[in-house]
Amino acid sequence: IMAAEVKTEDLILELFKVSALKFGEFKLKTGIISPVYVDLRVVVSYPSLMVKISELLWQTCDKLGISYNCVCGVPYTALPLATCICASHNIPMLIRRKEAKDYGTKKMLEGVYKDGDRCLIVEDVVTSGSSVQETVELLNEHGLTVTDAVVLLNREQGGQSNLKHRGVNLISVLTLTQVVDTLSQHGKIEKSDVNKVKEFIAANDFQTVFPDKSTHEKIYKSVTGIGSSYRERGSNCKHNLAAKIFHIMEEKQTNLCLSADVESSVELLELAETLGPMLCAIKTHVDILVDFSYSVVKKLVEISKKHNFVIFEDRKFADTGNTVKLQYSGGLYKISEWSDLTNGHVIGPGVIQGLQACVREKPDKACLLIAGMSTKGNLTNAAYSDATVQMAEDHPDFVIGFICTTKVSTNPSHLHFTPGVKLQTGGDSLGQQYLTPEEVIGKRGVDVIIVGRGIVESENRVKTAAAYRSAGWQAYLQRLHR
Ligand code: 5BU
Repeated sequence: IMAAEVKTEDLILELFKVSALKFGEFKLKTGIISPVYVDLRVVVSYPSLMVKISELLWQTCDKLGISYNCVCGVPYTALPLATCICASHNIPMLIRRKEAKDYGTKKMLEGVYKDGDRCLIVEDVVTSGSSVQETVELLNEHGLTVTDAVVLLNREQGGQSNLKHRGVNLISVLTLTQVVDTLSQHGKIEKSDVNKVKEFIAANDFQTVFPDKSTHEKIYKSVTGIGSSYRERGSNCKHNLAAKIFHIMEEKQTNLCLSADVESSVELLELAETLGPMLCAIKTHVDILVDFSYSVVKKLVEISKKHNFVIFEDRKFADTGNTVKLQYSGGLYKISEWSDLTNGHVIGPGVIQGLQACVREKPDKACLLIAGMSTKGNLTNAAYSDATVQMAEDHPDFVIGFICTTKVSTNPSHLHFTPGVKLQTGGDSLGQQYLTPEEVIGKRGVDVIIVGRGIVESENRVKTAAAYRSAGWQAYLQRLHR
């Protein structure tokens, strides 16, 4: 097939014909319902289509005039596409293994390469860009340079921008918008399908919010270098609980806080018992429990002592000082009795005063302020988060840090706890947005990762928690030694 013969319009129609593009209601891995399903795995059954796609991928990046030493497909769907490109243009290929390394010497990258070789990444579909990113990381670890990735279909859900922030230029042959517009012009799908897809794209943008460059650099400087280890910060900070948390992190080598969002007390205690050794904190939403009783939290306290972690009730107080005082110490839950740490939305400083009034005699209790939320469209902008930091500075004997998605304070005694963390970026159907441990600890300079469903909904909670603990700790070590 000659390069010039391949037209994107024909390709879209052909993909539709072989059901690589489907319209309706599809449940994605993340649980989100999508009005379109793209499955390019079928392409291998249509060799001429496969060659056409490969040609288009190649033409699209060849235009840039960059030469590559090798090409690597993101497993698995893009592997045959990369193979076709390499075979017809005489370029060496690399194969990335996808399966986890289960014994020491197993190679994760097959092929011949040398340090500094420039590798082009080939992918079939990009949503948030996380699979391309994983491939970039693996290639970088092997000394290869990656500046470009070419994708057949860009779902326009943040992938391009996420990759750009990592220094990778994403070149796409087709965009999802272009696909639905073309199919509708040819009467293949209804206008309503087009609208549904466009609305879906707008509502499911996984673009991660990056702080602007100068803020990022300023904050970054304050977390790197001498004096920035958990150990040093812990020994210099004045609050008992903050010192204890820093100490636990260093001693147990973990910056993982489990968000134990389960409804059954038995399950909560089981999580605490089995995962406790890997955690610096357990975060509870005690009002989710269907069978709360005071004996449950008493047992939780015992387990927390046994495994040396702190209990953080994520109550998010937000009312007048007097009301939060009653809510924190009284009612059914008596949170201030058993929880080491809680938090508040400081829509007014009365929240801090009210909470603090309950624990005047208990110097080991403390509170985090919500400086930034992980959810889409939240109102915690820079001015809000700056004001929060000021309130923390004003109450050093009770406020020890923040809930945030990036480091907000340069005070080394302040702890930064970040929710919305998963090993895979993405989101849920209710506005949660996930970042990776490497991103939040390594790049955004926070201290503790809060992980809920990433662990709780996994098949093997112990194994998964170990993976999060390791990812968080590695990111911390890399940050320290950079
Ligand atoms: P997840 O299952 O990892 O998405 O759980 C995250 C937890 O962190 C959950 O308990 C939330 O209530 C909590 N959270 C959050 O996700 N985002 C925020 O901005 C704040 C709390 Br504040």
